[in-house]
Amino acid sequence: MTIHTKEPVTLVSNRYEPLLLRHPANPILSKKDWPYSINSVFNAGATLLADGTTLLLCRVEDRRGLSHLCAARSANGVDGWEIDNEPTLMPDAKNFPEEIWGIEDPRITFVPELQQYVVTYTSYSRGGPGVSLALTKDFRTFERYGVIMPPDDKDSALLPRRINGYWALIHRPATNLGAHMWISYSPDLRYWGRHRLMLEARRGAWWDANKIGLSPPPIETSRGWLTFYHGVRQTPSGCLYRLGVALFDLENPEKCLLRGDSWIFGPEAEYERHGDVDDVVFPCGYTMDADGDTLNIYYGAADCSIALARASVRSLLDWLDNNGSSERRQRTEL
Ligand code: BMA
Repeated sequence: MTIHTKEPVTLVSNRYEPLLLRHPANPILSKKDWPYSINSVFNAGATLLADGTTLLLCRVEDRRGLSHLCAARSANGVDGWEIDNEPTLMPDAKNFPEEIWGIEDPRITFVPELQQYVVTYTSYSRGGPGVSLALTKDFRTFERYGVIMPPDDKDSALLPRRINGYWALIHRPATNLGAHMWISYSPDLRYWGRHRLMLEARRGAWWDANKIGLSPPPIETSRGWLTFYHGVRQTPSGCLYRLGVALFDLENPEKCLLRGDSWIFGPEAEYERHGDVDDVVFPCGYTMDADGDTLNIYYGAADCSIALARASVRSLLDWLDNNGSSERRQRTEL
């Protein structure tokens, strides 16, 4: 009997289109670029200033292991960085005891209504990591609001406008049942309530099982809030940090419209695979080019350097249409 062998049937194609393209100059910033002695620089918030300058607010870890934030500015967002000669925002444990073990992983949102940048960051307190908020006009002076989400909570960013009259904050509280993305609302950026589960980590063998967190602040598109999140896969040789994408309803951002099944970006380059913490890509910020489509995504690589990848909003939305699950399907598969 002749057996006709066909092409093997695979449920998931092994060909994938790279949605995020690494910049050839990567890593674009590392400790050798720093004007003062540090251990490492990674996980930077990003924004465009009024004159078009790219500003990165970088997490800098000193040689005690504690982190502070330092601003780097560049005309083209790739090179020619001017880095503040000393820390831009230091932990202030005297007035804000929750910052005793450092401040980490900032996300920046420009808020037109306030004409200010809102920076949310992790404050590492004796009780664990919490979320703190500060306002700034120029990244030289800051008005701290203190801790707005108590431990254990991190991976937070503010939406740039009110939703039904309230400010909306995405964050990631963790319990021993898992770490999922939540959204909370506030009339004044100080008092937060109406907490809702926004996106759940999947279970079992999924790449984003048990622990996820918001990456950069969500991007407002005509189709919804385009949102990158990281998934943390626990493996016998450590954690693998990878990036996924989902779309949320514009006026009801706790409603997930589409969620990608596979990750779209993960540690592959040498500087992402090996560092102080191996196998980590961790974006905290992006800027948008004048074409309204090209995203410059800034990410920490292996907790040692800052790298840049570019992506197109249109391609990400097309990919979600073809590879995303609706909320109903997600519920049956979690
Ligand atoms: C997370 C955060 C990030 C860090 C990552 C990998 O929990 O603390 O700042 O990059 O772990 O170490």
